[in-house]
Amino acid sequence: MATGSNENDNPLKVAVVVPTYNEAETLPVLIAKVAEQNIDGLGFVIVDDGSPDGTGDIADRLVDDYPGVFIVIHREAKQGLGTAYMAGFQAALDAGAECIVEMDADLSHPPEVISGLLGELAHADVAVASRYTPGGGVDPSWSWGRRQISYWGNVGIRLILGLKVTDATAGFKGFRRNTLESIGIKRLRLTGFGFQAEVAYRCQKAGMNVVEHPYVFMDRTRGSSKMSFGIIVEAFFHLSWLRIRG
Ligand SMILES: Nc1nc2c(ncn2[C@@H]2O[C@H](COP(=O)(O)OP(=O)(O)O)[C@@H](O)[C@H]2O)c(=O)[nH]1
Ligand SMILES: [Mg+2]
Repeated sequence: MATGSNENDNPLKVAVVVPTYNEAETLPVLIAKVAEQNIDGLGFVIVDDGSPDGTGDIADRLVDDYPGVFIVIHREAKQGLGTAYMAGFQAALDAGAECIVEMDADLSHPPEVISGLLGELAHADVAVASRYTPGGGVDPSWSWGRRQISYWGNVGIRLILGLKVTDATAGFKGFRRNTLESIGIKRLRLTGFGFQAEVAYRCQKAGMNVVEHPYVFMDRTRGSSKMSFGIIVEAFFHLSWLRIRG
């Protein structure tokens, strides 16, 4: 694992952690849009898994352009979103971030929502950007069938884990640093999108104050999804096991 980062005197307050695999087209747009949000002490942690499309090199170039903290973690091969987040969260904590935001690179998570999440963290331990809280939603272009699969899949995961949060697989969240320290990043096990539900479960079990903040999930317009049947199977079996074992 190689790491690139810039030296500067700007103290890091908010670290936005972004895992990337073949996001050459979307990453620069995301960084520019997040940087426009006027967030005090904003920095980035990018975790790239040797993307064949050169996303890692693009991230390295962004290090030179960005005036604040910009850390790039290069891992040799695709190891899944869960382990990417574990590495990214740890780097954000090591760099001294007070708040950590996780989001996808594909612009499905609107950067304008970040300040809303940070506002919630003034009184909450975890702020979940949610599709299913009032005011939230999914891309208007989604078909009825796709909405049903997404909605009922989410309900199923909530039931398996006994989760109170309405958007169980939300991959757009903000945490206070103490939250990540208390749940213990290193104990997390799921590698695919089930990782998001595992984090929600750990936060709930640790008695964290979790609040939801509405947003509308937008489909990616560039690049392609890394979701696979194997990831869904992993989520189902591992989350069931997680609930049984506690
Ligand atoms: N580092 C890393 N990032 C990944 C991996 N799999 C997915 N990602 C990133 O995780 C985010 C969510 O993945 P995406 O393909 O959009 O999943 P979807 O939104 O569920 O279709 C994107 O930023 C991806 O580039 C992986 O194995 N390693
Ligand atoms: Mg996506």
